[in-house]
Amino acid sequence: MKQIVIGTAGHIDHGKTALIKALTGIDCDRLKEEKERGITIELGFAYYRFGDDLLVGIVDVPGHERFVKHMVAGAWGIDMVLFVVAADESIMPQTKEHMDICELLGIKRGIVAITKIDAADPDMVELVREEVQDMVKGRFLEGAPIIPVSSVTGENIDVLRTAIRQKAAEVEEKSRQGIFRLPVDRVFTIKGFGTIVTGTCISGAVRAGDEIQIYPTDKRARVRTAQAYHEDVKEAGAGQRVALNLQGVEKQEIERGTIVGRPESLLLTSRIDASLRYLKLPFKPIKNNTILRFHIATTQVEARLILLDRPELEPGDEAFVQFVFAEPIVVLPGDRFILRGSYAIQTLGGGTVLDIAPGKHKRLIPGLEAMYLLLRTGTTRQKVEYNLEKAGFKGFTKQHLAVLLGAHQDVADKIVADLAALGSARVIGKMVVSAGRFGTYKETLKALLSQFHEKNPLKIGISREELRTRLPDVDPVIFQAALEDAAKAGDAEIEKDRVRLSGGTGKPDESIGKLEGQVAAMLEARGLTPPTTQEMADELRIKERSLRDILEKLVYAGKVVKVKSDMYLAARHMEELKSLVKEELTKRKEMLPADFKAMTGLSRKYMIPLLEYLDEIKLTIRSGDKRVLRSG
Ligand SMILES: Nc1nc2c(ncn2[C@@H]2O[C@H](COP(=O)(O)OP(=O)(O)OP(=O)(O)O)[C@@H](O)[C@H]2O)c(=O)[nH]1
Ligand SMILES: [Mg+2]
Repeated sequence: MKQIVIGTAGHIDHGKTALIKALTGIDCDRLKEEKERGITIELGFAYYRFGDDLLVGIVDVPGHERFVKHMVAGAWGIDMVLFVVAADESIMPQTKEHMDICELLGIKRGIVAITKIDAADPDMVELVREEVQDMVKGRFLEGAPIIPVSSVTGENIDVLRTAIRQKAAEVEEKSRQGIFRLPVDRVFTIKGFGTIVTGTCISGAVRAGDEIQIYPTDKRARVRTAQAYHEDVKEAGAGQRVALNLQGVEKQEIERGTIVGRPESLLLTSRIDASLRYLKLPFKPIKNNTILRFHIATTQVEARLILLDRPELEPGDEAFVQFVFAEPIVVLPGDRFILRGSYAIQTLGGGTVLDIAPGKHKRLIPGLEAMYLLLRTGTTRQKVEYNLEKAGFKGFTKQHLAVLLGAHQDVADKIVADLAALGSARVIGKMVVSAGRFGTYKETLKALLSQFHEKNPLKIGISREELRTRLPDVDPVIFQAALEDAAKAGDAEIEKDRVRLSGGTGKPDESIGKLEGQVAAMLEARGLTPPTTQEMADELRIKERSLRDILEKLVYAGKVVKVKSDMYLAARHMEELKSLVKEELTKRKEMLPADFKAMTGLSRKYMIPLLEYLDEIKLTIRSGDKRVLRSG
């Protein structure tokens, strides 16, 4: 069964609610205050079944000028509009304002109902029809059916129903493939059921049992049951009025304007790029940095307008702009928004969200035009490339990309795979980064390595961690991949936690080679009673720090063993000592320090560190004063 949502629009008291009641039997004015004042305040909801093949959800909006924000919330996401003009009053201020809003929201089709024909003479009805035709000329309702009706006598209500059915056939059902979003327009509790939220589902779908997040907070909850039009459904989704019974969240924690989505499937944003149309109103130009009210779905927020491509915005202008919000909201590219004044409350214009994670832009510079064009008319692939470039070395996750595009994960994944195959993107685990940026990152890595060798000719390499922190901040998997690439390409060598350029500094420095030989010879000559590092440095007339670099190199090369911080032994002597201890302990099972002294003839100064070293490398094990072989 096809399911769509339609919404009413039109001036206060023009008979919107009465018309819905005549069409469906449902009274949308539920509140006591609405009954008493005879006006609509909150959104109302009804539905109508056309046999087995069409189910129409209906959102009834208020016409009062003070409740235009509710009208915007109700009209956002509808598939078509039922535009109401009363025969006794014809076109009034909110007739025009609602018409503008519907157009700015990108609503593509609708039907005009001229209501209250029982209260006006036929000439008047004809006049109203002409005025309506004038108003819609060149706009989305041009050529739409205009049907005179009376909700009191029921005249033409069936004609209107037929027209709705025919128009509905033109509506393309919304895809349930998109990112699930339900902008909340009502929250209430039912005894025994807990918290219920309702809204027009604008994309994707949700099922009973799903975990959801209440954006813009990080609060999570679970869908106990999902309903569409008072019936439990396994899955509720785009194109439906939806009610969700939520488990794990209190009514107080949800406000109108929050968005229900899947956990971590949407991004908070405080800044967007957008295209903005300023209605051709008899108003002054809007200046840069003006504070305005920004309405999107059921959310409204204060926003500072930054005019990127012109000094000020004239009525009738369409421009590339940025908005900075007073608090973060959740939107997707392609979303329509309405802009109203923050002092003189009036609909000023609206437009389309283009980028939900832009940087700050310099105003009034030449490059902006190309950016604007790409964001408006570029292919999804071009937009992926744009976003990758913007993300720089950091890149982003594939999931993040889907949100930036406002596209289903499969769409984002497919484009990423294509770009990777073409060599313009690099996929590393769940991360994606521009191939160009990744290349630059690797070049930087190599440059840092060679700088390091130049500055530290005696060091065998830089520690992996130090190298990572000297590079631009990226996800560790990107660093690791860059390192592996460099190693594979033969540019770098990785040894334990050290990284060095292949071939070290290029041609080995002769004087360094000589020093290494001298240090090795000194240790070789002194057997188990080596000179301290300080003594060696003094003798060679080099800094102790440099000597330590040389020793470290020799340790890596396996020529020297570090016993403790200032005691090193030639590897050969250590091997001999180890065999000696092993042999003795196999014979006599245990060994006191005195025994060790007798074996080696060493003084305590050398003996103690050596014994501790043997424990440390797990050759021996100490119990009390005695030592035994660890292996038994
Ligand atoms: N005679 C006559 N009166 C009507 C007709 N339709 C509505 N009315 C009356 O007009 C008044 C306003 O009707 P509503 O349906 O509440 O108007 P509305 O457009 O929903 O008003 P808001 O929601 O406040 O903008 C009520 O007193 C209705 O009884 C009609 O076809 N004929
Ligand atoms: Mg009403």
